[in-house]
Amino acid sequence: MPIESPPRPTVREAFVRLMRDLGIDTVFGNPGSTELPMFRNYPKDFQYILGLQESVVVGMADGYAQATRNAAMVNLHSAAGVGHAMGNIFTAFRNQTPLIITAGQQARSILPFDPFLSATQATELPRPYVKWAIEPARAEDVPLALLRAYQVAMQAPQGPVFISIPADDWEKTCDWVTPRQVSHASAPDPALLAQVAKALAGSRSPVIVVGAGVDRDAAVEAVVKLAERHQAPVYTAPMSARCGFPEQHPLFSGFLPPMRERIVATLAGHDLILVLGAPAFSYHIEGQGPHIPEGSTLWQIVDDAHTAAWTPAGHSVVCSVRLAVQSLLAAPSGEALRSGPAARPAAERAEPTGPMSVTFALQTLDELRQPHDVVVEEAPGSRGVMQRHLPMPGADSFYTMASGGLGHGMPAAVGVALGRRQLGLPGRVIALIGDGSSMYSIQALFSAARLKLPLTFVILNNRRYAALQDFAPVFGYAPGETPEGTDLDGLDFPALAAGHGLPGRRVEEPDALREALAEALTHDGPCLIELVVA
Ligand SMILES: Cc1ncc(C[n+]2csc(CCOP(=O)(O)OP(=O)(O)O)c2C)c(N)n1
Ligand SMILES: [Mg+2]
Repeated sequence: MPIESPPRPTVREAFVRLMRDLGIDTVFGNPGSTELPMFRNYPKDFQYILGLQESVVVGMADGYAQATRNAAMVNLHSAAGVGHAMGNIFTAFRNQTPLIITAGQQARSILPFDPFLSATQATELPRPYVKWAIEPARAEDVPLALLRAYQVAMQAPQGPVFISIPADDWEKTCDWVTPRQVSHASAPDPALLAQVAKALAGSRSPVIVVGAGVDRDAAVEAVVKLAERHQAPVYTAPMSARCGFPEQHPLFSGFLPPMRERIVATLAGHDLILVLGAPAFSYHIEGQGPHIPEGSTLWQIVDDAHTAAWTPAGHSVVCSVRLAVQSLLAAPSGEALRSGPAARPAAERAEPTGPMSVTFALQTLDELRQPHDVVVEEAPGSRGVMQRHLPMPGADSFYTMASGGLGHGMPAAVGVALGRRQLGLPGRVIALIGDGSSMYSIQALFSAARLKLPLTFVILNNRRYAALQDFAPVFGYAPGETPEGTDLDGLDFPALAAGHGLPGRRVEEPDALREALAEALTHDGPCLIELVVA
C-alpha cells in the first residue's frame, strides 16, 4: 500500500503559521494589487495596521518593535511603496530596530516583460539600509526566507531586513517551517571584561556615558546599580535615541553635545570613560584634536561590531550591554570611596508672560504628565529645552530617532502606543513634535484616530524650521540672515487633526496652557494640541 503523505500547506499557510510561532500577529502595511494575494483569508487573530503613506507604515512598525522588543512585520507595495518608506527604513537601520519588511512583486511568469508595478531590482532598492534582502529563488522558499529574515533582524545589531515576494507565490505548495531557537545576544569576552572591571575598580574618577543600546537591551536598572556602586557620574551620549539612565537621579550629569571639543571639555578630569550602548561618539559638526581628554582611557561596550570598528580611541567589547553590565556587577568593585558629582543646578523657571516660550510649555507639560507616560520626540530646535525641563524617568520612557531623518516621530508615537497597549502597560504616549517635523508623516494622525490610542500629539509650532535658522551662523550666515525655505507660516494643526479624524485645539496664550494641556493629556483617546511658541 502506498504511504499517504500529509497534505502540504500553501506558502500563505506556512508563512502565517510561522508568523504566529515567532510571536508576530500584527502587520503594518499599505496594500496594492501585488500584496492582495498575501492577505486573502486574513487570519482572524491578526491585526492589520493601515498607514496612508509608507513612511508612516515603517515609522509605526519601528515604534511598535521598540516598545514590544520583537521584530515587527511590514508589508509595502512593490518599488514605489519601498521608495516612500526609504527615509524611515534608514532611520530603523540607525535605530537598530528589528523589522521584517516584505514587499509585493509582480507574478514570476511576467517578470521577463518588465510588467507594470514590477520592481526590476527589488532587493537592491532598500540597500544599504537593510541587513539582508532577498527575493527567494522559488515560491516554496518564501516561508524559509521569513525564518531567516527574523533571525537576521533580531541578531545584534538588530535592524530591518527585506523580502520581495512575487504575487503568485502565495498559492504554491511548500513545506511547513519549524521555528528554531537562535541566540540573539552574545556574551562578553571574559578576559576583556575582566580588564574593564579592573579599570573600573582602580579608577580615580570614572564616568559613564549611556546610549540607546542600554534601554534597547533592557539594561537601565543594571546600569543604575553599576553607577551607584562606583559613584560614577552618568552622561547621555550625543543624539541618544532612548533614555539610558533616570534623568533625575543624583548621578545623572547631563547630555553630551555632538561636538568633539565640547565632549572632551565635559569629560575632562575623568581617568576612565565607560561608554555603554553608544557610538563614541556621534558628531553633528566638524571638530578637531583628540576625541577624549588627555590622560583618560575609554572602554566601550556595544553590540555593534561596525561601531566598535570605527571608534577612534580606547578599547571596545562587542557584546550584549545587559550581559556585560551584569558581569561587571558580579566583579569586585574595588576599595575607592568616591564622592559622586555635585548636584546639578535646578532648571530655571519660566513665567507665563508675553508670547509662550518653549520652556514654559515644557515646564507645564512636566508638571501635568503622569509617571508612566512616555515621550516620543521630534522637535529638533527644542531638544535642549526638553532635556532641561522634561527629565525622563528611565527605562522605556523616551524615544526619538538616531538617524537625523525627520518623519519618524509622528508614526513612531502611534507604534509605541499600540505596542504598550498590547502589552497592557500603563500610561499615555506624548508625541512632542515640531511643526516642520510633523508634516513629513502627518498621516500618522489617521492611524492614531482609527486605533483610538491613548496618545496626545503636542505640536510645538514656532512657524519655522528653527533648528536650521539657529544653525545658519555655523555655516557662515550673517546675523539676522534667514536661510531660504525655513519659514512655515500658515499651517493649521487643529484643521489637520480634524481632517484625519481626531480632535485638536490651538493654544496661543500662556495663561490658557495649563487647562488645555491637562485636558489633552486626559482625553479619552487620541487628540492633538498645537502650542504656538515664540
Ligand atoms: C527628512 C529630513 N528633511 C530635512 C531635514 C533637515 N532639518 C533638520 S531640522 C529641520 C527643521 C525641523 O523643524 P521643526 O520640526 O519645526 O522643529 P524646529 O527646528 O522648529 O524646532 C529640518 C528641515 C531632516 N533632518 N530630515
Ligand atoms: Mg518649527
